[in-house]
Amino acid sequence: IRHPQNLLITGGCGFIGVNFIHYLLSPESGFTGTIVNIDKLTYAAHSNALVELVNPRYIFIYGDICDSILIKDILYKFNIDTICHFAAESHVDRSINNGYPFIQSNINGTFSLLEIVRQYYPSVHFHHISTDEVFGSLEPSDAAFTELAPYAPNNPYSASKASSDHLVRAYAHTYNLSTTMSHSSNNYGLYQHEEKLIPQTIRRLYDKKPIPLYGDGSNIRDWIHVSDHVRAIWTILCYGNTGENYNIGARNEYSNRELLQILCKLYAELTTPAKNDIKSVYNEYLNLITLVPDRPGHDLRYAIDPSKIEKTLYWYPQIPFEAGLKALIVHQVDSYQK
Ligand code: NAD
Ligand code: TDX
Repeated sequence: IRHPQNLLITGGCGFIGVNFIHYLLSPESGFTGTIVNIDKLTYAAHSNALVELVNPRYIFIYGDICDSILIKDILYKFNIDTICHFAAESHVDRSINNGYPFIQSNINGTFSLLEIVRQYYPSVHFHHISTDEVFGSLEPSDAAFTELAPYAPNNPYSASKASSDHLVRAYAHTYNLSTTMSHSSNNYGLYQHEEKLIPQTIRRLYDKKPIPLYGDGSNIRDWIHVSDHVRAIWTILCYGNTGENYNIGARNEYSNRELLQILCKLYAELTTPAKNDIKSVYNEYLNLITLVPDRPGHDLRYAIDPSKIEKTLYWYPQIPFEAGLKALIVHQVDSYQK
């Protein structure tokens, strides 16, 4: 059992990082220590959500994980005992257009952090946040990815994440560092950037604009609510076995077409005052779904088998998919109306 007290979070202004920090500062987590969040505030960051957060247990530092002098100073000054590493470029389509920032932040950034830990703070625990995408694409009949799934990244983003995973593994093995790693399926929830499928679709339903669906819409993703994911990360940080990997998922597989249909249905139900009109409004929304050219190299299916974390750490997902989507729609629509 670990008791993180002085935690360095990288990329804590991103979608999952913001949710993680909110969770840690809530009574539910039981965390009593201090958080230092380093983020370089890329386009994906939610500066408002956290830069203005005033809490004596929370410190924000504007900076790049590749800046080793800064990271070394932070580890020293705040007596950091644990690093939880979220910072990354995260959007597959952007990585296809320009891989450079992905190599820089995801590979060089992770390398730089590991080097500082190895050279100066070898007792610091390092948790690496990764993705199911590193395992490549499944056929519909294949079993879901376990922790033993072979690496087969198919796009520049997932290749950069796989590369960072390998560095973490190699540093743990060669230098005997204390590390854990988690691979999560697709997240959804508050604070996700609108370039990603679910928040983009809600925005387009609100604006009544075409909703792009790549290819024939048959690609399958496995969805987990971000609050289930961050609870899993905290469980691993506290109770996960050093040197082990954990897959995190909630067994919610849908084709992109099915998902857009569910979103249209929920959106119609939640925003149509007269019950009798829901069906026709739903049909109007379905008509917004527009097939567009496929993402190059588009992975057909991801699916995570979370049995290990369920059986060994007693973490279970709690948020049913439609309930999570409904809450998100309500919140996102509220935020547009403010
Ligand atoms: P995000 O793009 O929303 O946020 C990333 C954050 O990292 C941003 O605030 C950005 O400013 C920061 N950042 C990027 N490069 C940096 C650098 N060099 N130095 C300092 N800060 C930097 O991403 P997210 O969706 O919150 O993902 C977080 C992590 O979780 C990533 O490692 C991602 O690969 C992983 N992940 C995401 C998902 C998902 O569905 N979103 C699923 C599995 C794993
Ligand atoms: O407009 C769109 N239309 C569409 O059909 C967009 C933006 C996406 N899609 C498809 C592509 C994917 O099959 O929807 C699916 C989800 O796309 P994204 O939201 O871009 O996510 P994905 O590529 O699956 O990657 C996400 O999950 C794994 C995160 O962005 C990654 O950071 C994470 O590692």
